[in-house]
Amino acid sequence: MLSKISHIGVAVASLDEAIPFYRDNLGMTFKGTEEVAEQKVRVAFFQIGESKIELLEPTSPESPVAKFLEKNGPGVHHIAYEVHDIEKAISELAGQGVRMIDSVPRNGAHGTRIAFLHPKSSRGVLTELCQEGH
Ligand code: CMX
Repeated sequence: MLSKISHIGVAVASLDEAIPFYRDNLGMTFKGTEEVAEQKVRVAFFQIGESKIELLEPTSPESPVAKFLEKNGPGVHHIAYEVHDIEKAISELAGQGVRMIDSVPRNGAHGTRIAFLHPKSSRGVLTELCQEGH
């Protein structure tokens, strides 16, 4: 069902403050920024091998990332796995009794379709399914 790690999401208070560390100190390839209005976040992507690092900055106090930062401070927010058929993956997981946050895919960054599993089901790790393209 899962083909690779698509990206690891890292919550930050400010993209402008965090980008230079990943780009200049760690030397990762900066792929640009994008606002994902549906998720109330602005993201910055870095390529690292076949996967990416996604920095997440909240655009509203109601953003799940704003709540996460308030509770935990900056840090690893979620792991996203690539799937080829997101509807099939959601239905298989839900059929196995896994608690899904999204039973229908939502829009993610770069034209992806995404769905989150609840961290209570995935042993404390917020887990995302991610399908490239539409
Ligand atoms: N990783 C691990 N656990 C998390 C978490 C995270 N990122 N976010 C919340 N939790 C935990 C909380 O610690 C809490 O645990 P306890 O009950 O043990 O205290 C529990 O989940 C519920 O959290 P909450 O703060 O009470 O409730 P929220 O209203 O914040 O909802 C969640 C939590 C996961 C349902 C919500 O954050 C959500 O829907 N997340 C998915 C969407 C998202 O994060 N989008 C931003 C990413 C955008 C992108 O990648 O494009």
